[in-house]
Amino acid sequence: MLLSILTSLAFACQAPVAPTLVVEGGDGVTSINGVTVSSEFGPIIGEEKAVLTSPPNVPAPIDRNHPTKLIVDLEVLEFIAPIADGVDYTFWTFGGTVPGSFIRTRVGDVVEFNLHNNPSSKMPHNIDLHAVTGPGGGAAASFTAPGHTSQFSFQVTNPGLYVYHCATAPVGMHIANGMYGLILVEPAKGMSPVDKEYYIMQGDFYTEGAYGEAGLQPFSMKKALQEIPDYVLFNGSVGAMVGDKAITAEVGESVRLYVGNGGPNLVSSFHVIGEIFDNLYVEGGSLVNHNVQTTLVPAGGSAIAEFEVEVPGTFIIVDHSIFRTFNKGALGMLKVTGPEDLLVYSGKQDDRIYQPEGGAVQEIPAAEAAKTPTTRTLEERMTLGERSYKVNCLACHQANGEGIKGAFPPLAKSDYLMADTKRAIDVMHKGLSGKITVNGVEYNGVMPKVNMNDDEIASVLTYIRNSWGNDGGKVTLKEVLEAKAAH
Ligand code: HEC
Ligand SMILES: [Cu+2]
Repeated sequence: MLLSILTSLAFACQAPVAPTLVVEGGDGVTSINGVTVSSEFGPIIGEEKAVLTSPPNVPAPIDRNHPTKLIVDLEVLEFIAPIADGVDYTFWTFGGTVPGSFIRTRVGDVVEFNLHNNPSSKMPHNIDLHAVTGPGGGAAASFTAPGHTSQFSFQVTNPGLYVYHCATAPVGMHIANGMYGLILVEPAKGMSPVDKEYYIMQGDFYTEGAYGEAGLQPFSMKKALQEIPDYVLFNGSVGAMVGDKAITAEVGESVRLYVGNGGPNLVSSFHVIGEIFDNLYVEGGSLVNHNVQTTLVPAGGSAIAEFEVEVPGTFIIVDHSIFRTFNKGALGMLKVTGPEDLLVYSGKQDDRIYQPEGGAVQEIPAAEAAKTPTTRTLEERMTLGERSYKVNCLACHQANGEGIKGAFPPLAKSDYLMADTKRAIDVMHKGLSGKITVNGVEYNGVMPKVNMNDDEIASVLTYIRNSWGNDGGKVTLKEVLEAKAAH
């Protein structure tokens, strides 16, 4: 078969002239260095330049019903860019993004791969594509010094979604710096049509400074060896897929996510909060599972998840190893717009008193209320409020009150919080959703209504209005009760 000829030519012959692949016209005759070869996938007809896309975009589906010679030009670029707000990192990339450009092929295609290493690079790089059958997945054939281009070719023989990555020593460091991406090999019949397709790839990052520590952060080999990342990210930076950059769909549409995990170390428990994967191509292969909540995506592996969106809202995309989501950045958003379907999802219908022990305990809330002093000192409120904050708010707004950029607004020095006490009380009683502006930055998330009594609300608001540089004075129980009565 073609592949074996290619491989033997590429690796057995050390001739100074590289083998050249020639595809002749519409008759599908293919030759390599003048030797005619045939393909078990039918004649290889014509040639095309591959369209490459940056995440979260995916090239259009392939409508060819035959293999072709597909020319891929991928450039390695090294540069400094934000990994989080105020934090810079030196990324090494395939095509200028993390993850690298998405490559879309059809089974049987012969890919002529040109790996360009930009002259400004400091390092040599190469590429190991898991879609390649051959030693190193192309690594040896593609080893490229700065300012050089390597060319090699391979046939994609197995349909599926494959990871590619740099495999230049130290391999772990090249991957940790962002050198990975996905190559899709469509089956002969193509992928089934869907309304929206997106490209999401997870990676773990190791920096000298802790999560969020400002400035240019060098790679930490020590933390990488210990496998304790500071950042776990979708598409290369904190907030790469939230707010304005969220992926979108409309009610009734079908969505397909091409999901990869570059690692270098962690396995992802990939989950979309509030969705169920109708179809899940396990590990990016041909086995299709159905009705899946969370799928494991190994380092150097992938999955294809398909689902229909039935109701509007913001669906949070997470690694369900959940500290990574709320504390290390692995949080994306799918925003769905369109009409509600109250049968599929009602929203909150009622909130009533729950008394598992029956009517006999009915006095307890009243007795508690009586015990609750209507006046507490500022100090008392601060102590109680801090405790409530840690239990009820910290996961989203963070210990330092700074929130998470693009997802959870800051409470520290928040103009929104400080401007209006009654409004802040309403946020506690009713929750908050829709567009708000905090310190000039727009947020459009959902804060659930808090499960706290009015005394606790007075304390937690006192705490947040008097911490992290805020100077707002005491919030009294009376104010909380008045605001509630005004609803
Ligand atoms: C599940 C995550 C989550 C939790 C838990 C949470 N919030 Fe929020 N909070 C949000 C989001 C998201 C918004 C912005 C909502 C929007 O965009 O409309 C918000 C907005 C706010 C705001 C107004 C905006 C600002 O920054 O001033 C205040 C005040 C606030 N939260 C206080 C609290 C307090 C106090 C608690 C704990 C009792 C709490 N939140 C718990 C997610 C959360
Ligand atoms: Cu590299």
